[in-house]
This record gives sequence, C-alpha cells and structure tokens, in this order.
Amino acid sequence: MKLYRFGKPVETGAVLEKPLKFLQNEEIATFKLKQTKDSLILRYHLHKDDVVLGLGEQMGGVNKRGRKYITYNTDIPEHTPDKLSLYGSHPFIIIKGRYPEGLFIDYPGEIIFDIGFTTKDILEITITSTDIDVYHWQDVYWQNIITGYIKLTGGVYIPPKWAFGYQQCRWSYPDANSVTEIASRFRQLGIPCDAIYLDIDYMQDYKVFTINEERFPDFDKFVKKLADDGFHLIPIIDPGVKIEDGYPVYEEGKKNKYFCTDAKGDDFEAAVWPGLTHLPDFSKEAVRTWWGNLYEEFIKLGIEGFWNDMNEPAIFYTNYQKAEVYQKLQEAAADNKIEEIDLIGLQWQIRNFHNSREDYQSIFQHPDNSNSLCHDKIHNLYGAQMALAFSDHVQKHYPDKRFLIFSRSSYSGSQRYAGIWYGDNKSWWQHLEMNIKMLINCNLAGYLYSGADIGGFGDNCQAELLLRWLQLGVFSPLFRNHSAIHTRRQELWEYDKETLNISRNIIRLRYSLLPWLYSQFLEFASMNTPLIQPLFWQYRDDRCQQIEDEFIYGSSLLIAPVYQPNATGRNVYLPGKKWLLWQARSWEERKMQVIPAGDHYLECPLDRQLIFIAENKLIALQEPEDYVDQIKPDTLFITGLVTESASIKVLADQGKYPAFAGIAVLEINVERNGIDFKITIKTVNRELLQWQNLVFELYNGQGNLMVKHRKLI
Ligand code: MIG
Repeated sequence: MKLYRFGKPVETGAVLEKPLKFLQNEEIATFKLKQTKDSLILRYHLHKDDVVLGLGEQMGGVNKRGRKYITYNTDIPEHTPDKLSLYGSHPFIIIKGRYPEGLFIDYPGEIIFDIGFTTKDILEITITSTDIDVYHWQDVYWQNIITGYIKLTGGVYIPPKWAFGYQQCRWSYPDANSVTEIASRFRQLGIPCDAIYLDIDYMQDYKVFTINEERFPDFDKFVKKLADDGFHLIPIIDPGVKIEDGYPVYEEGKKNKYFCTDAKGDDFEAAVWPGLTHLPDFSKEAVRTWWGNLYEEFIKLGIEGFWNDMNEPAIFYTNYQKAEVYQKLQEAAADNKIEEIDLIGLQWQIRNFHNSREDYQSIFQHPDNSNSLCHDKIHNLYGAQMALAFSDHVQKHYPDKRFLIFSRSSYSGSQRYAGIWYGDNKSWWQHLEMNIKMLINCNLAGYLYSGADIGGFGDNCQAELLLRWLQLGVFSPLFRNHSAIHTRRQELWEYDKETLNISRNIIRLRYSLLPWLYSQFLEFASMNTPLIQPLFWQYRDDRCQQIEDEFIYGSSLLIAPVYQPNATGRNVYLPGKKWLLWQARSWEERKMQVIPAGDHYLECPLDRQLIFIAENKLIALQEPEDYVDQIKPDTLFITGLVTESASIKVLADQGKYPAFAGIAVLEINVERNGIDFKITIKTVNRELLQWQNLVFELYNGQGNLMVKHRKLI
C-alpha cells in the first residue's frame, strides 16, 4: 500500500496511523491524473472482465460497474434506483481484475465515481478538492485489499452481545405505557427480544437530552423495570439543539461557542424536528467531549445503547430560505396579484429546502488545529464525529463496558467505533432484495454491525414481506424491526395467527444460532474481515461472480433468502462440492439433506428458509432464550456434513465487557473414521463456558444422520 498526498489534506480521523512515507503530487500507478484548479480527476481503463467493488453504503449492486455514485451524505427517504448518494460515505473501491487494485480517497467532501456510466469502460473519479490523501493497493488477492483497508482505518466495532438479539422499534412508542405493553407482549407470546427503542417523541419538544416527564414519569424506574425483564431501552439522539432560552444544552453550547457558524461567525440556524436549532461543531474535541458527557443523562439511569439519527446533518429548512418565499408572497399580496404567484415554482422551491447544498455551503466549522472550514468540504464527517463523541466518552469513562451505538450517517473509519443502519427504506420487495446487497457492500467496507429496518420503514408492510424479511434478518447482525409513523403497525402480532407463529419460529431460530453467529462475528471482526461475504470471496468459480442474491455468513454458511412475492421456492447456485441443506422451519426441526453443488430450484414455502452448511464445516446451536443474558442453556448442538474432517471454534466472551475479555473457547474436531466419527474437544477457560453437554448431529455424504451424545470434559 502506498500513500499519495496532494496539497494539504484536512485531518479526517479515518486513518490513525498514517504511513510515514508518502509520495507528493505524483501519478498513482495505473491511474491517469488530471488536475484542475479545484479538482482532481483519476481515470482508469477497465478491462472487460474487471469487477469493481466497494463504496460501502450505496445503491446498486455488489459489482458497481455501469453506474454513477456520489459520496455526499444525504438524508434521503426515497431509495429509488436514481439516487446517487445515501447516508454514509466510504470512498474506497477495489478493481478486481487480473491484478487487483484498491483506492481509498480520504476526502470527506463530494467525490463522483463514474464507474463505466458515461463511457462504458472508463472509471472516472472526480474529487472536488486538491487537498487529499489517496491510499493505493496492489495485491494478487483482492481480499487482502479489503482487510488492508479495514485495518488501515482502525478495525471493526464490536457491540455488546445483547445487541445481537431481536430489537423492536417504531416511530413512535410515545409513552411509558406503550413501551411496557410491547415488552410484555413479547414475553407473553414467547418471542425473544432484547431491545425496545424510543423514537423522537420521548423528548420534551424534541429537545435533545431531555425526557418528556408527563409521558415518561419516573424514567429511572421505568428503565430499571424493563431491564429486570431483559429489555434494553434505546433512545434516539438527534444533533440539532433547539434554540430556546433556559434550555441548558443550548445555553452551554452558545456560551462556549460549540456550534457551527455562518460565514459571518454567527451560530448557524437550521430547522429540524425541534424547530430552529444550532448544530454542534463536532470537528472540535471540546465539543465532542461536551456532547459525549451529555449522554450521561441516560447512562446513569442504566441505558446502554443509543442510535444517532439526522446526522448528515439533515436540515428541513433555514430561515433564509423561508424569507425568500415570504418575500415573494408579500410582494404579490402588496400588488394584489394573487394570479401571478407561481405556485408550481414555489412548490419546487419549498421542496428543495430539505438538505440543500447551498445550506451546507453556508455552514462553517472550526476544527482543532485548522482554519475555519466550509462545512461542504468536510460534510461527510459530521455523523462520524458525532458518534466519535459518544465512543470517546464511554471508552474514557467506562473502559470495562461495551455499549451499543449506531449511526445513520458515517464516514470511513467510523466502522471502528460505531455501527450503522441503512436508513429509511420502504416496505417494498425491491428493498428486501437491496438489503442483501447492502449487507454485502457494507461488510466489504468494515461495517459488520449493520442492518436495514426489517419489514421496511416507510409504506405499509404485508405479512408475507415481513416474514421473508425476518428470515433474512436472522443473518443480519443488527436485527431490528422498525416502521414509520402513519404506516401499518409492524409488530409481529399485528397480523394473523399464522404469521405470528412463523415469526416466532424465525426469531427463535436466530436465538438458537446466536452463540455461533456471535462467535463468528468476534472472529471475523478481529481479522478485519467481512462477516457477510459475496460468494466469490471464498469460491473461485466464475459463476459465483454473478451471484448477488446469496451470501456467505462467516466461514460455513451460505444463505439464499427468498425475496420475491408469492414465491414458494427459488433458484440457488451452490459452489464447491456438497452442502448440507437445512430447509429450516424452526430450530427444533433439524432435518437436513445433502445436496450437490450446481444449480437448483429449491422449494421454500413461507414458513421455511434455506440455510446451507458447507461440507466439512460445523455449526453450533442451543435452545433459544427470551433474551441474550438470560439463564444459559447447558447443551450445545453441533451439526454438519462430515465427509473427511471438520472443526469448529466457538468463542464466548463475556458479552458486556471489552471484547475478548475473559474469553472462553470451545474447539471441536471431528474426523471420519470408517463409518464412525472420532471427536476431540479442547477448551480454553473451560469454567467460563456455559455448556456442559455437547450433542453431535453429524451427517455423512449420503445424508445419513449419526447422533452422538457427549459430555464436555
Ligand atoms: O425525519 O425520528 O431514519 O429511523 O424513525 C425523520 C424519526 C427522522 C429518520 C430515521 C427514522 C426515524 C425518524 N427519523
């Protein structure tokens, strides 16, 4: 990897340890460089077989060719194919050709990636700055470039173990009673769940770090009661600070000059949910320290998880824009010329108030050790630095504890201290399909703890879509059902009885797999490696390159979600040689069959999902619990298809404390021995493992099951 430096880049924080040696203003290997007064353009001729990967959270497929993408974090509730930017920016691409190359352009403003859109075989990257760092990799293995990038930008965030449980959200559960009711519903119905969310209505007049005491009396007792029942309560945090005299957050921010300003140096005003607000300037360490401390309001009550929203930052409108419209109307009124009011024009004007580029260009930030900067040039850092404020705070004050934090907006490097969710999708089948690609793409950018709103946020979700989405969700590290205000309720019991029963089975399946899913997360995170991978990560045959609707989870599972309406099965391509197919209906029913590699059409009625375990790999399951930290079952089931030998390593850390602290390891090796299997077991920190018994369910190449009970040593 080489670092190429142009001009004087701003400090983005993406790379903590920069290479000491760098090349200044030099051509980047195989890229053609063009410099203009205020931009840099990189050009590359794509070979017809080159595949372009990367860019993290973006529309489009896994192979990015044929499309344009722009890194400019945008609050965008319509994820239609014409959109060029979403909430996060991860300007990292890999050209997977005969000689794989990778580029990370560490610039937090607008970059346009034209990947064979304007000219079929030309990759053209336009960077709207001449002050940038570019990291360039060449490697025979493109996978090394991905892990190299994740490592360079600081590794992978690991949330607490309970954050792998099922989570329920809604905009909104507006009072304590509605939350309590949801919680007891889960327990009554025997559906496991670990977290319930508070959307914006818990606040007093949408003032960040306040609680509406009428609707949430005795908040501390409320949090405690939920915790006793195994639920984490997770409040939303928005960055905009309401302008209101007497409101301490506003007063402190104002007094200490913690807010972003306009060109004249006055605090910038932007309207969001609370009305007019100021935006904290998270590029300053003092502001991050202050903001991090504000979370204490909640932490001291026992809250252990937060989601940061609106941090692109979203702006509904500014007074300046409002004044223009007002003036037009006033002029018309003064002349009594109502018929001359251009309503259509006004409509457009008002519609474009939201998140306007002009507004971002009139905001100024004052980063440490730097001159004032136009926000537009560091726009993509806003959400990442907001999450950093929280992360730095808890690392400093709670070094022995892990918190859940995920953000809507993100930038390269923030994957080391926060997760993300994919924002306002819709209850559309197309968005279920998009979720598959998004999981792969975000994993390739190091966001292992991420996921979409299960069931879709906007629009109304129907039962079948919800069930298919939950099935995909079993393998999404962030597994959260969320839906928007005014849409149909999306809790599992809001449909018919059959839907409820199927969904219970799906979520119980997730909890039964949890020790294994979690162990794989820890392992892959520690290797700076995507957990959810495209098939071609591990398998070399050409067909795999074409498959974007299946994925590999960790080291041993291939998942083929059904994402079409009224489908009772789907086509699946299987690489390798043989697979153990589990058409899973419930965790208890573990009937599996051996299936050869190749193309198959497989039945998959609504109450089943297709899970494939690779030949000579093992997975682990246990009886599901109501929530992750409940009394732990003492039996672990180990299953797989063993034609030669297979091993599994189950990592179990303490879940709440620093990752890998007090880690226990269970290592099992299975060897075919004629018609029998020879099993060896090794442990590290045996006393910290919850399991006393192992039950083996091993299959031979003909699909015959051999069950074996065994006590742990
Ligand atoms: O302007 O807080 O993406 O998850 O429910 C909308 C209300 C603001 C957008 C988030 C969504 C959340 C919603 N928020």
